[in-house]
Amino acid sequence: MNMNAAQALVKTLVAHGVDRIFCVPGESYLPVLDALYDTVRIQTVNCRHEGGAGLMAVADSKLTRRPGVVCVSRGPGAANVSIAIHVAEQDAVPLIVLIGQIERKDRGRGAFQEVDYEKTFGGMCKGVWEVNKGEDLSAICANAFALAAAGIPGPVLISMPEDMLLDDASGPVAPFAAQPVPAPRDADIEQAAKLLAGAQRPVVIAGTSLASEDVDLLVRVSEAYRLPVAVGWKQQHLFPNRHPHYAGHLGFNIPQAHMETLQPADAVLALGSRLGDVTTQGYQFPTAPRPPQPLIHVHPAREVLGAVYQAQLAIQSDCGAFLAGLLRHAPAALPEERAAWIARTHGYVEELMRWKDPQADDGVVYGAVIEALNRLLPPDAIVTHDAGNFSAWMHRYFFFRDRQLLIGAEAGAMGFGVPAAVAACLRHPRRKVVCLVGDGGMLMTGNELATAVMFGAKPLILLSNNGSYGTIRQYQEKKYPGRVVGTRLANPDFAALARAFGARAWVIDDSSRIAPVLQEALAADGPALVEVKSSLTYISAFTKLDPAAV
Ligand SMILES: Cc1ncc(C[n+]2csc(CCOP(=O)(O)OP(=O)(O)O)c2C)c(N)n1
Repeated sequence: MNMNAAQALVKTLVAHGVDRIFCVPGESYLPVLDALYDTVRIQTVNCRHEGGAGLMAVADSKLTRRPGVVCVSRGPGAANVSIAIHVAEQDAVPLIVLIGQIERKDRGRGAFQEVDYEKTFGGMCKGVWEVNKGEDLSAICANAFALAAAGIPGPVLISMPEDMLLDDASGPVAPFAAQPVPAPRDADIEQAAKLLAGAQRPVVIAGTSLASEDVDLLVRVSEAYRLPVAVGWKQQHLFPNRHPHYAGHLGFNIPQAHMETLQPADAVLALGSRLGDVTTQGYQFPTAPRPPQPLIHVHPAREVLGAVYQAQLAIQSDCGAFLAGLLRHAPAALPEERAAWIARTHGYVEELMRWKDPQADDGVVYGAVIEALNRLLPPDAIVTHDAGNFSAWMHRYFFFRDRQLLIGAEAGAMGFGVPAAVAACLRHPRRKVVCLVGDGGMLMTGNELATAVMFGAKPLILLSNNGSYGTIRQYQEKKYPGRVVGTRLANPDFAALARAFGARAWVIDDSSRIAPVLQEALAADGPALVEVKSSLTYISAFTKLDPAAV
């Protein structure tokens, strides 16, 4: 059958299991759009901004653990999608970025919307290809899929000159090549089991490479070995937070006292964590490069092991396979000290997460909304969140449980929350999806509410409106007290705005309205927004502004 390169590309995407593409259309890749018209296997989700489209693809990949795909136009479209490329790189998310390019004959002449993608994105992408012969596109696409998912996953970019897409490409379509799954050696498992069983104060740090499907296995291992489990930055769904072995979330600004409960550990198992600077509190726990206690570092990517930490035992392995191996060596007896150690690590966290219901004069303390969510969210809810201080309340006071999932950008990109919620609704239409976002982030990508409406996605957006780029205001107040500049916000009527998009909307301006409004909004069968008039004084879950300064 005769095919042009664009048609071969779409067939290759189908062969790689792609069922959804996020895009903003462009004249530079019309043949690809036309090939998408012909397939029922891929849903084309056209978004309102390439940043939103790219972040949806990133979130979709976090949900499926397969590469996300975004397709954008050359030049301006490419520039707009760059935030998603950055997040994919930082969060180690496999992302396929398809970008239109000017015609081959005009390359290097500074033609209309020409960009040298290798120069512009080479530093963030694992690979950048410009396809000069249509017959090569399918094979390059297959290579891109393999590279995006290999080792430390990340973004790859394929630049598609407009005229190349119409080249004949009638040859065979490149098939999907499954990635090898690294398995642990028996000797390594035995050594790890011995170390963990013999330690008096062991702790696990669970990170992103642990699949949410393997959480039950982690719980069983934690129980069999009596191991406290702390979770890495934005990974609270990797261990049930009410479990007596939960040792807390290692995110930004955790209290020094929390670190002090963990530092006496005499063995650390880093499970699927890259042990980045946020999780390790600036490489302090465990201490880089060689911690005082034995470190067992388990990660599927060879490149992670030894890059920063010199582990006593470095094991390249899939996390689930490693846990299954540990379970086979579960100890018959454990040191007596474990009980006190578990009580101490978990006791601290329970107290840290205990809601004390503070009241503010200048609005609702956003933590009270989080506290109510604890009671109201269904056990399989998905929580997406943007970057900002409102999320600190969730990090501190929300207890993840059952199948609840947290999807955030470790890269700290504002604008992630709403697109991620749209992607989550499309992927899991029967699960309740709640997006936490601030007034700052809402006006960065909140326009994707239009995409939600168009594609039948039904997120509930919980917007914390404190009239400020609050996080920066907090830093400002700390470093330059009283000199407020660049952080105040004049906001629209968010409820009216949401209604204009076709969503239902509520406003909470008093804490007595939190539970009834949330109940109604959670029951809504359509996109919805709840604007919380948040206190600026209670600027974060850990710090308060001087009311005189507000
Ligand atoms: C795209 C992007 N731009 C800027 C920043 C820096 N930044 C981090 S948090 C923040 C303010 C967030 O404000 P808002 O969404 O209102 O939430 P709040 O902190 O007030 O709760 C800013 C500007 C960022 N992380 N990402």
